[in-house]
Amino acid sequence: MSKGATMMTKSAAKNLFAFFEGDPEQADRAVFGRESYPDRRGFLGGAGLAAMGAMLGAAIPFHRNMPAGFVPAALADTDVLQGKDGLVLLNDRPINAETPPHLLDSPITSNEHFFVRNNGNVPPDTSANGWELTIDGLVDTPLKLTIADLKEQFEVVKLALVIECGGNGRFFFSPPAGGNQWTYGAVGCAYFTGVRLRDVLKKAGVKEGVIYTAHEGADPHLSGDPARLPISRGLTIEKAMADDVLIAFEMNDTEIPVLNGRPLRLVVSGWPGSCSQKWLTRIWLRDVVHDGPKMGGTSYRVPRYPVAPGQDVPEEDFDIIMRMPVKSLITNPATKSDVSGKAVDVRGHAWSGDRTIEKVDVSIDFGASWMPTDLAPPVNFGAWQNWKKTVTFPQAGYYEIWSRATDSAGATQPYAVGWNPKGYLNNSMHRVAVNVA
Ligand SMILES: Nc1nc2c(c(=O)[nH]1)N[C@H]1C(S)=C(S)[C@@H](COP(=O)(O)O)O[C@H]1N2
Ligand SMILES: [Mo]
Repeated sequence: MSKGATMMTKSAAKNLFAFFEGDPEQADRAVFGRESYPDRRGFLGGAGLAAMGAMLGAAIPFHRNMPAGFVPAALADTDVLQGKDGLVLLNDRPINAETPPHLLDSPITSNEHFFVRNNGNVPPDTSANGWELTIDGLVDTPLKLTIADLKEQFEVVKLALVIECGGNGRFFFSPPAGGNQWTYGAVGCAYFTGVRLRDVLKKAGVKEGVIYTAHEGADPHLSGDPARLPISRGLTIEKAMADDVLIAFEMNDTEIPVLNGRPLRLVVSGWPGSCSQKWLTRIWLRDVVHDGPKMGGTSYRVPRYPVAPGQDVPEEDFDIIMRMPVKSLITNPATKSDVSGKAVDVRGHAWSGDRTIEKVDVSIDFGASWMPTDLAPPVNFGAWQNWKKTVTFPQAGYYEIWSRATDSAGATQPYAVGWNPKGYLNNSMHRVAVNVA
């Protein structure tokens, strides 16, 4: 709760905010009266006015001027990024926030710096106590497991794993693609502790003919309609059985932050972040490609052939994104920074879905020449790899530092990536501007 809201009690503010968060227009009708919607000119009278006044702890002299769906700023400026540090908020309904690259400088991303991508609302209750995960669909024995059951019945493993949103880099597409305008920071690599999805599925018994998983979480749909899921994606059964796919209950040796899926989430490194269902309540196995919300149409899907910028592509020509492409990030120096002294420590990370990185090169002359960097191996498969290079600038002036990773299959980052309608998979090289004094 920010200082603007000190005039009311915390719980009153939370109530009204939560109320408006689900479906602002419906909430507005409920508070302000159906007949006045949508052309209400502000007759916030009777019970509605009294209720809002009570929550604000003051009368509202100009209440007649408040528009439909209006949430008083004193309630709306609740700090939606509680527990986060330095993230850039792209959207607060649902909450979406990215990390500036220079805050991703440490080898492992802290919970405070890990980005947030929500499609719905944050579940009202995220306590581990009584949380239950259902495994069903085409299994021999459906399971219901508490978090204690998971810890008791399966081997607990801790892995550093990358989560990157499929739309990371969308901002740079032209013509622009709709959706959150992620630049570079919808990515992080944290330690996750949990059990292997494979072990849990094996215990339930995967039936013949299963080809896909389907994931569900507890986050309510933005409409507030309990029958709708904001997102439910799945994996091929082959990926679900991979070593590094976890059902996680800890992040960096502590509780997972609420915004990142407390108390239980999937972590599917190397595939679009959307596969890593947060607030995980159910995994069911299917003998068809999962068709939950955000599996079809143009969601997390790209045309199966190159298209011209802005081109209309029929939906049947889209494929589901599987692995994420090779990519690197420069985390030091920060872009647009002044550096003094001619030698600068350039650092960053590189990753490639289901592969490892072979080399990362940097350029300070707009790609005319490239210098190899010192590249560390991943701490485990599925983690990003850290690289560094001390770069000497020949004289003072404006420079760009570019980084380019090459993966174990020889794939490398392009200068610019082909356009696609929803702006996915932008793995063009990272460019950082510096002024050398
Ligand atoms: N239940 C649920 N899980 C979810 C989402 C969501 O909206 N609801 N968003 C997905 C998407 S699109 C991404 S990129 C990742 C982001 O994980 P993070 O918010 O922990 O960074 O979570 C995925 N898991
Ligand atoms: Mo995402």
